[in-house]
Amino acid sequence: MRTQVGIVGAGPAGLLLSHLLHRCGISSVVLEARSRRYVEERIRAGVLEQGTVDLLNEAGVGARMQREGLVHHGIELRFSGRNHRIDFADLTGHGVTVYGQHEVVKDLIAQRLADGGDIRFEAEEVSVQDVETARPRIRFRHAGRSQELDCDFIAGCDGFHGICRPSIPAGQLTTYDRVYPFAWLGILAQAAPSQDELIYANHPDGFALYSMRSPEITRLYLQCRPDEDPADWSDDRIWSALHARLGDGADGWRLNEGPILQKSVTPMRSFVTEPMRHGRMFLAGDAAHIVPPTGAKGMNLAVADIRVLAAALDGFYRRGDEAGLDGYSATCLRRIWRMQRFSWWMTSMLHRFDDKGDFDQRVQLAELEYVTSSRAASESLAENYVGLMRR
Ligand code: RFL
Ligand code: PHB
Repeated sequence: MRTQVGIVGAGPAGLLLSHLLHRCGISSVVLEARSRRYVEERIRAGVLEQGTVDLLNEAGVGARMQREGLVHHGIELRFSGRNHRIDFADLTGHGVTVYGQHEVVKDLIAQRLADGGDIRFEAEEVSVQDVETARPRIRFRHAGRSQELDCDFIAGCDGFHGICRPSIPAGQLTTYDRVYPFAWLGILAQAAPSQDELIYANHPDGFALYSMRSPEITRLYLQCRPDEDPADWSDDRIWSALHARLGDGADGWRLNEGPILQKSVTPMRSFVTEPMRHGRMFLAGDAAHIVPPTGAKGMNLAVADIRVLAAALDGFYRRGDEAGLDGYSATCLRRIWRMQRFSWWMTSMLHRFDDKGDFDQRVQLAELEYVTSSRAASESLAENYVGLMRR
């Protein structure tokens, strides 16, 4: 088998790359370890920056997002029993769109298949070969047969636990890593959201986040231990922790309860690998970098990488111009480090750190006071959250 760009991973990064390349007349094959159903039902991110929304619309895959996505003009911060709104529209003139990552994935898969795209789900034993040469290859097993895909380039879009990054020889990459001493227990509940905007709560028991997926489904998170077994969290325990941490009852606001459809624990880390290229293999999205979800940046960063990579590959095939490919890593890393800083800062401001003392706790509250009382500080949060960074 032969294609121009071999793509490992059918998450948002790999699927969007395949679609954008198709629009430039560049062929690709996507190899995905999981089933179509699994990737379409994997609940993850929910907040899309305006730049992400614009790209999906421009690429012709935004119709359902425009119909079903919920446009938010602000968020609420709750701490010390008080409630403060950060008004994105007033502070930046922009907002964000709440639309599940799995819905983006469904839309992209449907479009690729309608366009005759080649996505091999349940590909096994995927490995990359000869990436330092002009003829890299991907070996895999599919439908019981061992196969080889010859490519001009390989895109490693296989997430944090994928095989592309680890296939690069030690010494070629530098990694920067921070693991946080807590995780998020995420739940999906069949309950109508009781207010329109997200709530980020700093509470003495730990962080909580109120979000949503649709007019019928609420998405909620609770800070927990990294080794927490979700089975230890009964529905009653979850709801009482959410009521307490989200300040239920304050301002007459009430959290609606409903059947819990799903629960899972997500560890929190910050991670960057540099450079995001080795020979003819390019890493994109979570394969190259991870942010803690507090700033809602992971999928937006993956999309931003793909915008740069697709344009670079187009420049190469159209004009034989390698400048875009050569600049790919540095261009992406500027945005990535800006968003790493923001995600780390949001995480540090909002979580309970058991390993820190009273002084740090008071500084954390002072930070929240500052962010909610100074227009300059609110504006800084808002412009990062909506994603105003220009390259
Ligand atoms: P993905 O989505 O992990 O996709 C990688 C794909 O590669 C496949 N794969 C392989 N395929 C073939 N062979 C192998 N050996 C393979 N190994 C892996 C996997 O099955 C998978 O299909 O990476 P991608 O495309 O880079 O997308 C990144 C995003 O998924 C991620 O950054 C976001 O979900 C992060 N994130 C959020 N991002 C936001 O922008 N806004 C948010 O509100 C937000 N909230 C979140 C989040 C992530 C969370 N979790 C669960 C980590 C909330 C949570 C709780
Ligand atoms: C979500 O809705 O899943 C979500 C929203 C905001 C975040 C993280 C996750 O910061």
